[in-house]
Amino acid sequence: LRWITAGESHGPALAAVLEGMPAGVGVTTADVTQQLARRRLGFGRSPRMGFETDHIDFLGGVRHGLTQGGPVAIQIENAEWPKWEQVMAADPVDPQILDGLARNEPLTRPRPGHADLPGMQKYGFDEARPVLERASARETASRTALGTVARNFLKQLLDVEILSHVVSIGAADAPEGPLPKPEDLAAIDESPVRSFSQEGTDAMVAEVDAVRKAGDTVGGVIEVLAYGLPPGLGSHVHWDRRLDARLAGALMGVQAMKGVEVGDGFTTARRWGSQAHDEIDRGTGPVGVTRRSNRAGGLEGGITNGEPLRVRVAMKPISTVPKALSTVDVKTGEPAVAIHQRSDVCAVPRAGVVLESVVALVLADAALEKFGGDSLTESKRNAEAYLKALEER
Ligand code: EPS
Repeated sequence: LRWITAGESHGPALAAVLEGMPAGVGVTTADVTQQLARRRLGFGRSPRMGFETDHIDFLGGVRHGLTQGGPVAIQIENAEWPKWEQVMAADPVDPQILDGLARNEPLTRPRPGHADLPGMQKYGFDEARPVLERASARETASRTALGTVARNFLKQLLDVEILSHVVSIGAADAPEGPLPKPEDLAAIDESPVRSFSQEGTDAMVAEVDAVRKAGDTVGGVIEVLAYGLPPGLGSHVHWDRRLDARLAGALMGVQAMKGVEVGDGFTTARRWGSQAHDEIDRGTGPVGVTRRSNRAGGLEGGITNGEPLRVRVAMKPISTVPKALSTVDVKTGEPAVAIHQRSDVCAVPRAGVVLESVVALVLADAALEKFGGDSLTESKRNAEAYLKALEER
């Protein structure tokens, strides 16, 4: 499975292509629209999220609600395009028109923590516009759209369910408690910070409020869970086939993510071995065994072990800080304050939906490697035969 995205934050549209999906996977415009709507929710979002409607069009790969086996191409319109038509035009624009546009002012005060400065240095730009347009997390709408197809495939193939919830925002933590189950997703989405508990919601809402009042931004930690995965996705035999490595790479590939933890991750590093692993019992699981715990987060040796997959991802505070940070104006070489127009105070709640989508893409890829198939029916037949063989061992 391959996925690729294109498009700038204020360009006419975002484009996304998913190649390698078998034929016969059910997916509709409404499915994608629903996931994109989930991505726009959440407390602390930027004003832009209030009017981005994320109108999508399938441009290829899907017919009458089913994938056809060819690349799935999705376009997501940008609601603000009319305002940016000249600034972001693909073809040359009369410099006199551009000069009169406030929107086209060169952005020469790079934001600390952002791709602005290293991007300008690397690509030889003398202002940040061409960098920030592509570095923007607006792009995550594309991966959310493609992730919907992957999510539907996993559900239809193996009844896999993927969800996420916010574990902390800034210094506000959700209390320790049982893991949310697929049926809890609606309740999590109801929480303005996508917390699984009322106590967590109250604490995190208060944190975001305090940060907003202070003219600041804040990050947090999101947990992604996948239920229903069979043992055997990924492999121990080579570093780039380990599923934990692939998940970590893809999750770190989401804008603003600074850390990934599989299972108990960093806590496990502090434990002794006898307290770190998940003891195996005879039981009723898919291979007649069960685990006494799931500290490993569903992965051993880079392979799923049949327990729920559990990964946590750390997101940094958005680097467009209203209380602007110190920088240098690259045009004058003088000290300055960094660019600030508008920004989210906290994008952690909605980032969870993006991370779910990225996990769906990686898991769909791993499932296709294991089971193959040019049609969903064929993939399913292969998966069923494998699961039956596992049970008979
Ligand atoms: C973003 C900044 C904001 C966000 C945008 C990502 O955009 P603007 O600068 O136009 O106000 O709203 O996110 C989206 C539009 C989106 O759909 O996620 C950034 O700097 O990354």
